Amino acid sequence: MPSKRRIRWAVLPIGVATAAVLAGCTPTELHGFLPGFTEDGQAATNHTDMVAGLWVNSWIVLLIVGVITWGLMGWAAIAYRRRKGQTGLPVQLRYNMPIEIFYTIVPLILVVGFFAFTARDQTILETQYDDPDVEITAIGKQWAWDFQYDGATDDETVWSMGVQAQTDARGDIINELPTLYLPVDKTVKIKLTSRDVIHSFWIIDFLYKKDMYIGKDNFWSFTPTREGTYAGKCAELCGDYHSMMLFNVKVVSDAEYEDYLDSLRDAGQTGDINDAYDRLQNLPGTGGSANENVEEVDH
Ligand SMILES: [Cu+2]
Repeated sequence: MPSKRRIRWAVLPIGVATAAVLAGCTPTELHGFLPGFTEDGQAATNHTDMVAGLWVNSWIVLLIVGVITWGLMGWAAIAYRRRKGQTGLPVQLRYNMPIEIFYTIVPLILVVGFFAFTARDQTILETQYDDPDVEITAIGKQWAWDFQYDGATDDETVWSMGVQAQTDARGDIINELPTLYLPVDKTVKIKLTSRDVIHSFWIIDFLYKKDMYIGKDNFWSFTPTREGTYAGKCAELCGDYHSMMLFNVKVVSDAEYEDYLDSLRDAGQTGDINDAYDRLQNLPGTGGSANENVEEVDH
């Protein structure tokens, strides 16, 4: 049989088997048991399907490679085992060019493939909205979060400032966690920044996280697509109470979102908090001050 046709015969059953297995899968299984999907497969943001796809497809490819490799190893170990009466070393084979070329080219294709799909998806994830419906500044601090809704109500900026999680003797959280409100199906752009050390803004069900620095802002653009409450946490070890640096995300209807912003304004939580309360007042490495209100001190 010509080798091309032989390859085709090998690929066909793998494809058929994969399709058959996937056809019988629940949405949870199709999404690789990742968080962020309901049982009927509804995604939390416009990006989670893509992220889950990258994860699951990578696993499928890697498992196919794994099964073939383990199978060949097992076959070689059994077929070429030492038989009764055999002595000395078996025939020593070296420099089988076709095989050497095969196991150089195939991993190369795999690595290039994984890189290409990752780069493609990352480019989509990192593309920022130019004109989002909602602009928010999320500020990490040891060990909680502040959320600033830029120009939210009548062009007035409103904010909420959180405190770190408090626990009782049993370890249950007893205080209200910082909560970020987002309107469903609206384009959201979050500016990520820090007051002190490096934190990482992670909304688990959104399948993405991003570092927060002082002196360099990061951005994250996405559209939340399902109402609900989602857990968030800091994903960058940032000091003693890093594990208490928790928050919630509430994706709500437009009306609820507006009501919430109004409640912040009614509470007098208006204006810009970007760096007014920064604990760290020196921008590292620049000799400059992060806050213009602070007088320069002679050293
Ligand atoms: Cu942190």
